[in-house]
Amino acid sequence: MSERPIDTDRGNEHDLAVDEARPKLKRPPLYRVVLINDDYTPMEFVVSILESVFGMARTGATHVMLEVHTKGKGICGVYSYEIAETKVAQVMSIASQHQHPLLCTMEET
Ligand code: TYC
Repeated sequence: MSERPIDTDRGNEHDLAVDEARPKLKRPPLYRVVLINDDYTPMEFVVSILESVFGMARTGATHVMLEVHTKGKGICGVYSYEIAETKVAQVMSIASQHQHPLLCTMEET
C-alpha cells in the first residue's frame, strides 16, 4: 500500500508568509596580474617570464613586455584570487633568484 498524505491545510490568519530561500550567489571577483616597468630587468628576462609563468608565445610575450617598457605597466592575465596570487609569487621569486628588481602586482577588475 502506498498512500500519500492529503494536504488539508487551507491556511488562515495565523499562518506566516515564508519566502522561498533564494541563495544570494555572486561570481567570485577576478584579478589582473600586472607587470611594472623598471630600468634594470633585461627585456629577454621579462619575455621568458611571460612565456614560462603566463604561457604566452614568444610573439605575445614580446608584445606585452614592450607595452610594459613603453607605458610603465601591462597586464599579464586575469585570474581568480588564488591563481593571481600564485602567479605574482612565482614572478617575484624567479626575479629575486636572478637579483632583478622586477615588480608584479595584482588588482581587482
Ligand atoms: N625597461 C626594461 C629595460 O629597458 C625592460 C623591462 C620591461 C623591465 C618590462 C621590466 O616589467 C618590465 N631593460
